[in-house]
Amino acid sequence: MTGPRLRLGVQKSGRLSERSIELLRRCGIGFGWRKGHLVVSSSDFPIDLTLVRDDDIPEYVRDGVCQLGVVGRNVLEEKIYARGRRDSVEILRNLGFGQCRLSLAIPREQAFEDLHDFAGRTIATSYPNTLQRFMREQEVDVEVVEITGSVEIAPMLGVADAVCDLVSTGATLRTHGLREVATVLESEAVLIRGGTAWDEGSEELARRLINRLDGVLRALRAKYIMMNAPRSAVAAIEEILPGLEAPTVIPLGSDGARVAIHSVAPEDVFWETMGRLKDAGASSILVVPIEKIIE
Ligand code: PRT
Ligand code: ZN
Repeated sequence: MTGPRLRLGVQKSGRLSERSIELLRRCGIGFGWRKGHLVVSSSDFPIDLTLVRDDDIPEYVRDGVCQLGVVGRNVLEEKIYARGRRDSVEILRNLGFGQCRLSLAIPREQAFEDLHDFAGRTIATSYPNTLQRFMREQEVDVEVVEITGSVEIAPMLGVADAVCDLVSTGATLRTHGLREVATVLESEAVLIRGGTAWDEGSEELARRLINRLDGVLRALRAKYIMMNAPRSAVAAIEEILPGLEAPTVIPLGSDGARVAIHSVAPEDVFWETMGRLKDAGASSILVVPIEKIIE
């Protein structure tokens, strides 16, 4: 196929790889997988994936090796933003997976009041730029020790007083006798692009890709909800469940005293909301996933 093709940098193998590919698949863009290949092409859309270590993605995108990339906000922050080059890479979308946070943690038995407790302390991290900048903003002087991998063992080894590391469930910190005391950065996977201008063909392709992505992201967040209720409860139910549009209300039986209500909820429907719907008179509540939403 001739004409422009987009190059998208994606983690080769790791926590973000599968979800990145899965998201593209939902956009109707599949890839013939060839183990060991660094570049894979799609025949569904003019796009090629460059499969690399996540750490390299921000710089590849900045330098135009790839036009777009999928990477954790934490890596983008460390490689580009914390080095003061905010306009060289732009975040286009939050992708709703890979959630984690960069946190400060100390030995469990130690007291903690506020960030000034870190003054003069040594902190081990794989995120030296991000941590330095955060501490500078907080006006706390610390010594940062850069460690790549297994940061959580640094206090045990006597290498550092505290750690600054990625956390999702917190289990790793707990196992190593550490407790989280402050969040430096909240993170999730993001779609990024380089700050330089592209040719019109590539811009048009990126617009098409992002349109599809928006439909998928909206659908992933939203749920389709159906329930039965007395007609008199419709107003109360609408209050509890503000949908994308007014819900569809269908009379059940001949007298119309009971109705079926169908609606799209823009956010996931939580157990709490289900409870409130029941209290308002709803029954047989069904919540189902949505494949795509095109507006
Ligand atoms: O080889 P490559 O360099 O590409 O991969 P990598 O080893 O650097 O990264 P990888 O695959 O481990 O993570 C990629 C991205 O996933 C990170 O940059 C984050 O954006 C995101 N992510 C989400 C996480 C976690 N959750 C996470 N829990 N990255 C790492 N962790 C670590 C955490 O530090 C802890 O050691 O997983 C461990 C388990 O976490 P807990 O808190 O659940 O115990
Ligand atoms: Zn990495």
